[in-house]
Amino acid sequence: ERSTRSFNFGAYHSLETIYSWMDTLVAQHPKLVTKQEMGRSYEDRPMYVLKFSTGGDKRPAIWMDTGIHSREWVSQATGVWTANKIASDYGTDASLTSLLDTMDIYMLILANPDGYAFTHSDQNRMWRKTRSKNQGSVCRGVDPNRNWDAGFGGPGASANPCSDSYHGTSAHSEVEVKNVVDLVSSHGNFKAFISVHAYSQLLMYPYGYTCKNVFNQPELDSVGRAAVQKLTSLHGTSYKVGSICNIIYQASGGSIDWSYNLGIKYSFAFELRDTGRYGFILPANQIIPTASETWLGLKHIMEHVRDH
Ligand code: ING
Ligand code: ZN
Repeated sequence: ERSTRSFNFGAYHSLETIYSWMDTLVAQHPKLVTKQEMGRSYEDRPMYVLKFSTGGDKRPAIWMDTGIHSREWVSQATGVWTANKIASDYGTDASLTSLLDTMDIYMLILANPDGYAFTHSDQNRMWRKTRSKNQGSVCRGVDPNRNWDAGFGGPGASANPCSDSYHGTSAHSEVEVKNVVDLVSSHGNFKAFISVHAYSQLLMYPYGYTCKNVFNQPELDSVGRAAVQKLTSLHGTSYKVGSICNIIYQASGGSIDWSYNLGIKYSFAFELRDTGRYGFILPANQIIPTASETWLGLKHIMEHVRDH
């Protein structure tokens, strides 16, 4: 897939195809988009972050990751569509343009490359975790969304290496998590951290490890509600808004709890379509509708962050 013009955004693609598409995107928008290798995965695949920037040095920035759970394919596909949208709308969409005139956007589209490759290998389409070896167990992998240093090892995470929510031996034991932790902490100027999952149609904010409200809960709730109103306006897709603990389940060691506690006050997690009819196996003809509606919600959050 040499050119972004002929790239099919309405299809699910392999890791190799997505990585080569990234080079096309960078080649087409060299003044706006750069690709950085932020580290490598357990199985030594590169982890690439796309940086959208119009200049400056460590401008206030927005972080977005997709695909931390490999089987949630509409997440990575939405990441690809969104990156292309940002690159093509800069200079024509006034709101996005003003955002990028003062802020940077970082996108990690394949946050769990080994898992993603595994779900494409015909071995296990339903693989969620990393692919690291667990000492003393025949089961592989750690849940990369239970591995962050935020209530690590608490309720809603498993100590069993065979569980899909296994938290790992210690916080940031997974190199894929550690790579994000290192980039985000050393950058030091992220204002928003948005992590994209599927499925359930939810927009969530911290915390997952406790049902206690964060101090700016009213603000996060109203930003979330307004974002969802815009999302719903496109195709009528209904979303619920709330804290992770209150809206789905208590879950410890999640990424947006870590980012929030680091000081990134606009930390959100999306659960994209659907509500379970197809679940993780969402038909490809729903990729573009999903990504398009999500973009309206994302833009609302980004605009709020820009203006606050
Ligand atoms: N859901 C998320 C999970 O990791 C979540 C929900 C999001 C929990 C953010 C904690 C923090 O269980 C899916 N579908 O993975
Ligand atoms: Zn997930």
